[in-house]
Amino acid sequence: MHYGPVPRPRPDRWAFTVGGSTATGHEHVFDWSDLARLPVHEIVADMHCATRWSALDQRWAGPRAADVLELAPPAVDVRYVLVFAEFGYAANLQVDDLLSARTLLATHMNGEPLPHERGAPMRLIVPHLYTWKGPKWVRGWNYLTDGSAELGFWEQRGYHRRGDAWRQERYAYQEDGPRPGEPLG
Ligand SMILES: Nc1nc2c(c(=O)[nH]1)N[C@H]1C(S)=C(S)[C@@H](COP(=O)(O)O)O[C@H]1N2
Ligand SMILES: [Mo]
Repeated sequence: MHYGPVPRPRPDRWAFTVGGSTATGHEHVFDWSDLARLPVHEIVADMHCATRWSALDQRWAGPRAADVLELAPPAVDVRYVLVFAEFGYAANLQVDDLLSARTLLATHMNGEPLPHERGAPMRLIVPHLYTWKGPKWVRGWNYLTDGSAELGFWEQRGYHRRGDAWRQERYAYQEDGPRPGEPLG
């Protein structure tokens, strides 16, 4: 379930880019072989779409987002990231959510390579958040300083900044405090 057509990225042009407020101030560009060298982890997790359905006990495998974060760390004051995918889809997450040992850049699902429509070659899986926080066809992330925080596709359309599925954080009106860029009070 997604917005727009299914992209078929060319492997020779594929790159994973970590930019924005990095610790060094430089953008990090990884190609497929760079990420394929990272240890592969497997998790079993439920998927919770905020609007429709849940799918229980899916098996995902791939490198940890935390391992990419270690290779391309954020500047000290960074708390949020905008994770982006092909065709302009993006989701706003907390850096802490990327650091979870269960947050994967999944390349496999239920023992098979990801099908195109499920996000091949790579999608972000954050089991404790609603599934819109996991871009299919993921291509990287940008570290945001609080002052320049950008919202993703669904957060711009009234969905929650954090999106914790266990707390049922679906909509922006459930958030505490102002949104980024909104005047205080
Ligand atoms: N690139 C991209 N990723 C996306 C979406 C999308 O529209 N585009 N939709 C999200 C939403 S709302 C859901 S519920 C899941 C659906 O994942 P599935 O197609 O594997 O069931 O993908 C998420 N990731
Ligand atoms: Mo969804």
